[in-house]
Amino acid sequence: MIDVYVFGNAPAPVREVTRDLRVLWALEETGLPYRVERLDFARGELKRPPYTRIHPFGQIPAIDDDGFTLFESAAIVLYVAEKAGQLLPKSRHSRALAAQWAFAAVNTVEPAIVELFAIDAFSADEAWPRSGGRRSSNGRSCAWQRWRGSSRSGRTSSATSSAPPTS
Ligand SMILES: N[C@@H](CCC(=O)N[C@@H](CS)C(=O)NCC(=O)O)C(=O)O
Repeated sequence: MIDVYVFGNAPAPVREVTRDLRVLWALEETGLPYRVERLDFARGELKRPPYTRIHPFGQIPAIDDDGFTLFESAAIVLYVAEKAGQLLPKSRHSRALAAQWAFAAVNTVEPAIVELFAIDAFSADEAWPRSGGRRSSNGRSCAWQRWRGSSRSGRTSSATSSAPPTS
């Protein structure tokens, strides 16, 4: 049985878009049996043992397949496909192309999408700078600090608690 570690308390803006969904989607497609383990980010469950023994960066998703643990969403999706004997093509070249697109999705496409998401989620009310700089990186890091600071100290305003970081 595969245990899937997911965001247990994702607030509204990211509820449907956290990276654990990729794993759950692949598992649903294959029909492999799995259990969902929900971790509470605000309570720090991601960032301390026993979870950090499974995921050293303290992020979701990760899986535990009867003692074999794995993290990184694309790696998990490829593992699920291999284990099920589904989703991946048979020939070496076609499998290499599948891996190529899995890497492209997480390494090339996703960072740009996350930047756009961060602007919408955290900086929609901020003005673009007149020259130089990019609104997104400043806005995002400030939003991270605000959200993390408030969740650590137990303070949660609607502006901060509803928008946790996605990366
Ligand atoms: N490259 C990783 C990224 C994992 C990741 O950033 N997960 C986010 C949630 S979608 C997370 O756990 N964020 C909390 C944190 O980094 O502290 C993957 O694709 O699995």
